[in-house]
Amino acid sequence: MVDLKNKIRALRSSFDEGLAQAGDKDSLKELRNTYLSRKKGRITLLLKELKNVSPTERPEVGKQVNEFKNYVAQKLEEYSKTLEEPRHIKFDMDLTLPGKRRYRGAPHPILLYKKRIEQIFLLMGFSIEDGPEIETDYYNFEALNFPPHHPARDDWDTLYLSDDLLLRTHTSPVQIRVMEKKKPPIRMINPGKVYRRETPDPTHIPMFYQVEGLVVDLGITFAHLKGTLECFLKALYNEKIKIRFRPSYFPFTEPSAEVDIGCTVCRGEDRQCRVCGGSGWIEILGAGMVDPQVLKNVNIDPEKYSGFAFGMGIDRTAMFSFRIPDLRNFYENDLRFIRQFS
Ligand code: 2NM
Repeated sequence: MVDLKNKIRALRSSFDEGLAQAGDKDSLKELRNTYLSRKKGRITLLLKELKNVSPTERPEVGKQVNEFKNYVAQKLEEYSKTLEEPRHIKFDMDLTLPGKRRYRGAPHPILLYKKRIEQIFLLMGFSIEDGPEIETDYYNFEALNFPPHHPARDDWDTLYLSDDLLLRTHTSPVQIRVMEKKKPPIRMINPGKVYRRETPDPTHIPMFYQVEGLVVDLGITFAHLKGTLECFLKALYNEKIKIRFRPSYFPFTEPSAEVDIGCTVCRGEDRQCRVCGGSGWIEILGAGMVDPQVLKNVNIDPEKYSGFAFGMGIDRTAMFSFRIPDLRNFYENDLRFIRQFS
């Protein structure tokens, strides 16, 4: 009886195999004959063997043989139906339509550029600091040594929220806040948004990004300022970039300088260059040694400590790097523009 059960199992797997390989009606018919033919079909022979099984076990084995027979008949039937169905697969859709693309965000070019600047300063051991965009007159002007009637303090240049509150016009107040809390050594940059009362044109917008830096420690000199900015500008542009320092004036630094780089677009060879105006130089940074009065304002002894600071417009700089002719492109939210930089 065990013998017969094993036979059924073996036959079933060879039938399954045969069915899997049957590709057309002829081979299906052959399969049917092999198993179900009235005279020599494998199942017919199996039924004949039943008489050798003891009467007590015969009903159970008989049932298994019958089940197998039904199984074979049913499978053959199912499979012959699938063979009758048309061969081409019907789709309920137009395969010539373009696919549905999922929307993927792209980082804004200004943020990409800001990250690049941050990376360079992080490698030089600077920390990244942040502060409020709504400031008081004290942090935005007074502590930074702007005299009471400085034109920047005028309603005409600064966006005031009330008599005392305003939208910061530079990120320098963050440096005052950090110097109030931390004692030297300080080595920081503070990138962020700043606001000025401007009528938008290709090179002016009322909100833009700035990054400023500050170093305060024992024995800091103008040589540190020059070396640091040279290193930064070479990392941001390239090793061969030309750099020039010009004397300048800022209320919070003394002495002060403006830093130019050789024009990356015309390399000083186009008298009509739209980017450098034909001068061959692009003004890129303002910098200087922190005025002793600013250090006094945050209780750092200027007899003991000295420092340098610098500031640069991110939008403006990104404009030169990516050769974008109009600052307003950055804020028009045109995805065709933004996606070019991801
Ligand atoms: C600039 C140019 C030069 C500056 C100075 C200071 C502080 F707080 F130390 F006084 N913060 N930022 C500075 C100096 C900013 O931006 C064009």
